[in-house]
Amino acid sequence: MKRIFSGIKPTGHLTLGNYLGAVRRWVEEEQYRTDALFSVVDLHALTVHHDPARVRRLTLQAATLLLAAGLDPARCTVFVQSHVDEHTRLSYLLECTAADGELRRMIQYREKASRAEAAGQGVRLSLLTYPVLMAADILAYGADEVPVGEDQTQHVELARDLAVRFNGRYGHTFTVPRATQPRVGARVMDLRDPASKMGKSHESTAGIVYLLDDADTVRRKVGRAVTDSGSGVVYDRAERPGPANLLDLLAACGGGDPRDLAGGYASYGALKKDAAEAVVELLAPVRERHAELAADPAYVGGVLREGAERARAMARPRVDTAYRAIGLLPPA
Ligand code: AQP
Repeated sequence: MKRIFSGIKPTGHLTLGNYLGAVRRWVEEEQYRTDALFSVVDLHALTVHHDPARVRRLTLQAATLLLAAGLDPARCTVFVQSHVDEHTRLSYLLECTAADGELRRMIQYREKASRAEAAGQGVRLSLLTYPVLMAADILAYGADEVPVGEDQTQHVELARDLAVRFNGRYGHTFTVPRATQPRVGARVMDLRDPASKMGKSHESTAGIVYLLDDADTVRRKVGRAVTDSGSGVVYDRAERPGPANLLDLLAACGGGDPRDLAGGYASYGALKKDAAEAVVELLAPVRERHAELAADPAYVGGVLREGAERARAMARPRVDTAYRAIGLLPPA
């Protein structure tokens, strides 16, 4: 059976982008057809300026939301990255395999480093090495596939390169993974700034739909989405990104092809209304289930504890093999 790994960073409240680009597919498809591991990758949240109490809170909230969205611990492994030491153990070996230049070329590093500099926060070394830790997350489990949104494909490419390089130098140790993307929703854009993706750690929250937003908040945010003054509703991502984002959302939530859907609208008002209702309907059951699970943190804690035990047992043999292969003396 195919093995997959994917993760989510507790850098903010989960967004509709996270859901449509990643989580929904984990829930509806991946957990049924693969041997799947899903992790709240909390170490990655430390690569940018952070508040310790908030990261702890968001980690539990993200795990609770993954279960609320429908991940079934009887079918897949759900755990917190920092509970399994194998990730950081392997990351160091991969740092000894990666080159400085290839990390500096990463688009997300360049974007986040300039954001951190602009905010006067300094750039953490871990922001540069973040894709190496992500490679360790994937390679430790021998994952064949990594279901991610479009923004993460460059990092999965790096994981592939590192696996191939390590195997070539030290003997076959790692499966070479590949990124997979959803048919729709691979890149959900910010409603107020459709040139940027909807990102959970963005400062301006007006264009971001969070999974826990109530129905009226969703309606307000979608209702205030940026469109344009062009005539008619057409689907054109390059020239008319605002309306295209709304049509993508409508298609991702309710089905259909965004180009065909465009033909059914004469005005942006009607499009916004339908897109908002489609999002409200999609998120309502997740919000309800989250409220139930949030009232039972002991259950969530138990799922995470068992998940970490399973994950550790899966990762340890491969990481031990990598330690020997690279030239480290095993303890007597
Ligand atoms: N806007 C998006 N559209 C589609 N997919 C998205 N993903 C994130 N944003 C969108 C996918 O969600 C998964 C988890 O993302 P992550 O936690 O690794 O964080 P990220 O990719 O860096 O995205 P965020 O949410 O914008 O976080 P910040 O603001 O901290 O950078 C991934 O599969 C991602 O592709």
